[in-house]
Amino acid sequence: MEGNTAVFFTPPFPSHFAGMPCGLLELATACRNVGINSKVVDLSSAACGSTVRRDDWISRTDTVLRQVDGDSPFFGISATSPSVFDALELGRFLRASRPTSTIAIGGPHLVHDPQFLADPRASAFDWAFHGREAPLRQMAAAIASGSAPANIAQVSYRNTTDVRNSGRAGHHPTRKALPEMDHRLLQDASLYIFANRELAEYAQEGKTTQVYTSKGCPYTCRFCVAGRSRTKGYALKAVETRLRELDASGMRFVFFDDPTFTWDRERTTAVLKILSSLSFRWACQTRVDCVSEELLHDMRDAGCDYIFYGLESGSTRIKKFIRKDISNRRIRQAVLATHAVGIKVAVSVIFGVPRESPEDVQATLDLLSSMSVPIRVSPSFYAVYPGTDAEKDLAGEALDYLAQQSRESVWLEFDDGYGAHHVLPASHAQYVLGKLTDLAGSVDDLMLL
Ligand code: B12
Ligand code: SF4
Repeated sequence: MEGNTAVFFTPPFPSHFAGMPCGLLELATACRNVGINSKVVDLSSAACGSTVRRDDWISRTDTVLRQVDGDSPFFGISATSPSVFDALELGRFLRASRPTSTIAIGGPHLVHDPQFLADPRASAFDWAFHGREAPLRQMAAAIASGSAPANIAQVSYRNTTDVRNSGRAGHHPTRKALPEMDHRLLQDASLYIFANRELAEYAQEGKTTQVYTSKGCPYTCRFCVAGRSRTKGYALKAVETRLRELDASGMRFVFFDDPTFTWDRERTTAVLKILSSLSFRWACQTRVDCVSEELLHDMRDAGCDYIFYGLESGSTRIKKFIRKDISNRRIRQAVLATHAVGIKVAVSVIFGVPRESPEDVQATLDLLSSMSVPIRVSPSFYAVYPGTDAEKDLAGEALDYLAQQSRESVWLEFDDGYGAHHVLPASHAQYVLGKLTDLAGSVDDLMLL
């Protein structure tokens, strides 16, 4: 067999949170299942919350490369838009260290960058996957054969002289079953601290993970790449099997990555029924207008520990612009009801929306401080991603994510900050950060994540 070793990396990019690289674990597991010696190295989580020192990620990567057998290993890198610049750097480093390796790239950024391989800055890469969901078995078979998966839809690959496309556009239908994901293929599971730092203990013991039961969301928020999809998610039978497996394996806490966990009430009820019979506790992310008092009771009874709400703003003007126009009254009602049933509350708030005024910033701070219940606050800064309506607003201004974006240290304080493309400058982020820090210092119930 040609490709007998595969190492999958996230780029050396400092995310705000550390989180399981589920996609890479699925790919590595599929490769392991066809006899490839596989591993996942999460350089992003290793750099969580701080700027990345080049000598640090290089020495981590070097250590891994020393353990890699064979002359021509397979290296796969997963890139989001903020981390694609770092993916290029890692690709170049791997190419220089192992000239005859095969290096591939995939992930959320590649979905909206079909011309990636044709860019001279991406010359280290042999092939790229541009789909949202990899056909895992076929992909693993191609990796094992050492060739680019030219027969798989949404793949581009390098020929001797040019870049070719698999020529089969279109979407892979969402699978019925949730793919297998073996956490033991992670190089270092102790990196995972999650949004809720109390979970660090479980993570150290490998007893917490992330999982998803659906990937779409029907809403149309201006900045989001996950919206406009009414996909129902994975078959409930498959969800049940996966959740029972996790429970039986001793998982104590599970975070659901579904973009909006409760948007489909009927399905939520069915998933809660499954969860009620399991012993792990869990958390999810959703919208305040996708919960009710009754549902919150059911969620609590099914083991829900905290909910992460995309609250976004207290300013009516901003909420209209981003197309998440939910009244402050409704927001407050949902937050208070969540707290009242005994579920912890975390919220995401967005600053830096085009033409944001000091009054808009203040409206969000006022909303947060008016709740009087403990809330964890995760601040984001409005970022423009390829494929979103926010990108269309740029009216032709070219978005060049392969060039380095926003790297001043203030962005590290914001989720969707460091490495993203912003409309408003770092000075505005600094202003917002000052206001947020003052607020967290004066209101006991608020904790900045
Ligand atoms: C969980 C999650 C996280 C976790 C873990 C991330 C991780 N390492 O996977 C944490 C909290 C750490 C995180 C951090 C960030 N995230 Co995040 N995250 C998600 C979330 C909710 C789920 C991702 C997931 O697990 N999907 C399921 C897996 C199976 O899919 P997948 O990873 O895409 O992988 C599949 C394919 O893409 C493909 N594939 C992926 N990589 C590769 C590589 C190769 C070689 C091949 C062949 C195929 C392939 O095969 C996989 C299997 O089908 C998504 C939103 C969503 N619901 O999708 C946002 C999302 C991916 N995150 C996003 C962003 C922006 C970020 C941050 C920048 C935020 C920040 N400022 O800190 C950071 C960046 C982290 C980084 N390293 O780049 C954006 C990306 C948008 C974009 N265009 O880039 C998303 C889409 C959210 C959004 N709606 O905007 N995130
Ligand atoms: S921000 Fe949330 S509600 Fe809006 S489209 Fe994205 S996932 Fe859906």
